[in-house]
Amino acid sequence: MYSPQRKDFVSLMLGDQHSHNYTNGKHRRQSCWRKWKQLSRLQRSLILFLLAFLFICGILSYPSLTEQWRGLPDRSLKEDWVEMDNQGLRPIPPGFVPKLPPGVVPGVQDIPPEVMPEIQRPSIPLLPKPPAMRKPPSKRGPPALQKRGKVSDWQVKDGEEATIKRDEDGGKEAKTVISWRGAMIEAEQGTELQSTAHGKEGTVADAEDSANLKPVKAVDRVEAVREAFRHAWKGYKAFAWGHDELKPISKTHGEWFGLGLTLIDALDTMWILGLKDEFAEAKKWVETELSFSKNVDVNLFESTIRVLGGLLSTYHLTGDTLFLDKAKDIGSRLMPAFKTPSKIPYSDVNIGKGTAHPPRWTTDSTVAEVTSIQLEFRELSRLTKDPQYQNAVEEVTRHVHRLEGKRDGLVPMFINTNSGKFTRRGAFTLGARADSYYEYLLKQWLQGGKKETELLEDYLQAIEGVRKNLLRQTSPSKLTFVGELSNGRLNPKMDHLVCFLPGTLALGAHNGLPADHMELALQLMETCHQMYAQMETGLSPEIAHFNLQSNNGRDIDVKPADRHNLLRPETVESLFYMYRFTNDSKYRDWGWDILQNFNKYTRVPSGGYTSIGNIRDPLNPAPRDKMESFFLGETLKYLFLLFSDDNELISLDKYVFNTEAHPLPIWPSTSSGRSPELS
Ligand code: DMJ
Repeated sequence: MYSPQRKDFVSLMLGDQHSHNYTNGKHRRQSCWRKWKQLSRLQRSLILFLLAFLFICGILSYPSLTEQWRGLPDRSLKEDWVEMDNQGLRPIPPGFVPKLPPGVVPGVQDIPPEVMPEIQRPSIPLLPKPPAMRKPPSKRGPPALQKRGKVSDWQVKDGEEATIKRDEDGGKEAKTVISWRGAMIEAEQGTELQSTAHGKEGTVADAEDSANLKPVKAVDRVEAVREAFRHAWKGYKAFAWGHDELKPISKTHGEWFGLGLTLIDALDTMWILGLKDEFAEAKKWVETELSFSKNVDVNLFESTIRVLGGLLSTYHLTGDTLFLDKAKDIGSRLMPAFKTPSKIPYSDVNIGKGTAHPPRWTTDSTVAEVTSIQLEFRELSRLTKDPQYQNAVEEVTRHVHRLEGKRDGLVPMFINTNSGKFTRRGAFTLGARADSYYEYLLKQWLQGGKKETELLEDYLQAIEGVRKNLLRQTSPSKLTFVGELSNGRLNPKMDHLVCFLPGTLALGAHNGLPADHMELALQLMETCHQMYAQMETGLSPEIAHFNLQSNNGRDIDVKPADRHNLLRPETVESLFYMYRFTNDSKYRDWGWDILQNFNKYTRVPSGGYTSIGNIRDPLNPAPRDKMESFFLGETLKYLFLLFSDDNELISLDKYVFNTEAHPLPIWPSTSSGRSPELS
């Protein structure tokens, strides 16, 4: 028992239960004071501290409470906010395609109305950012948009709303200022602003009115892709001509290998899209400016799939030997990479000096890189009748086929160039560093006329390995995804890169592989679509994490470090295959949503598109100031082919696309499986 003097606890009596007879205030004050004096010093201090704390809390919360009472009179809005804050992304059932609410029009920035009629609107994110919670700063300048400047000068700040200034009588725009989720950008001369998702009152209504009055035009989606290409090309031509990549915001260029990567990657796209003038000027550059005779280190894989692949496919499409000559030149300069103890090629080659080496920090090469150069080198041998290219890459294929260390046909991420063995690090994944190994097993088998049975065996075994080790379904919506296996544990994450898989599976099924490959393709296609549809910008993150817990509410989560979008092609690539093989128009609609959201969040008015840093923030998608060459080489090409009604335009029974979307011909039938010209 405690003695009466010794109290280690605070006893605070707020009233005397037994005395209800306080008749005068003085008596009550005296009684309170007496009780206060009876408390120990510690007790008094604690009570005073508590009261002071409550007082401070009250002062601090007062302004925000009143702000909310004033700013959010609509109770349901407030509830939405709380719900959103608590839950993040809401679960969405498979097949759900978000629709724009009434009154919201797309924020497409300078797109001619004939390719973007009013009726067509991008899907909206599930979690629109409520504007009331993030007040825009009172003043926002357009730091360096009209002149060269660092990206950091430009970086968009939160919460800016689109503004359209009107002239006195409220008629035409006196001056159009486009807010690109925060940055104020002077609109180009002659471009037309339709409105934005965050347009001010009146602007939205005007746009709605005109949408109601004008007859609705059928959308020419094919033309919309051409327009997007021209816009991207305009930026490249103005600020990065002949260089590897456009930096559209700082209006300059980035150099990787110094080989005009974007231009070469885009050659066959221009041909397929029918952009003759653009093609002609690019061809002139190849003819007069492109030289591989330079002291520069290039990555074997990247320069093979983009440059060699791009030149070979352009040669096939045009018949112009200029491109074949250039392909021979770069192909032969890449060959030193294969001079390694194991014949597994080094990652880097100096195309001027003829030397090759691994990356500085390792003697490993990436498995996907050494096994995804075969389509191109085999084709180069066929065209040149020189077997050295085909021999070198097929040596790698045979070696990897025999190699121990696979798991049910799944390969590790790294292979050592000295020992020729897999390195036991990394995960089993269909994503980065392994992805195109699987793609090229099937595509080489198709390229060679379905005769190289070891390739087919490896492919079939790998798909079974995926089913057995990597395939899971999310909760609650049962989205199928391909996870990663790391140290025997499944990590429920999937790179956007994995979204090539539905298309590849469908291509296999189209060529007589098991029907359940097509079923899996359909399921994975849905998941890749949801990776876009469930994001606030309608654009996919680089990596998605999936929920396996039955008690948690949402299927897809995105870690802060994975919120970027690099304008990658894999999902639209698969949509193209799925549409060709099923004729289901929903795949076109999904692709159309993606194109519109690229236009909405990544298009730079002065020309070009940019990768972005945050697909979860439509107000500030955080542009990164880089247009990857594969946006023109792959993304826009696949979108165009998805929307084109001409199934014979790059028929999938006559061509295989390399992993950079450059179509190479399926070889005419022979008995050997070797290219006919070499057998
Ligand atoms: C492209 O260079 C190729 O598609 C490659 O296989 C993977 N990465 C990019 C596009 O995302």
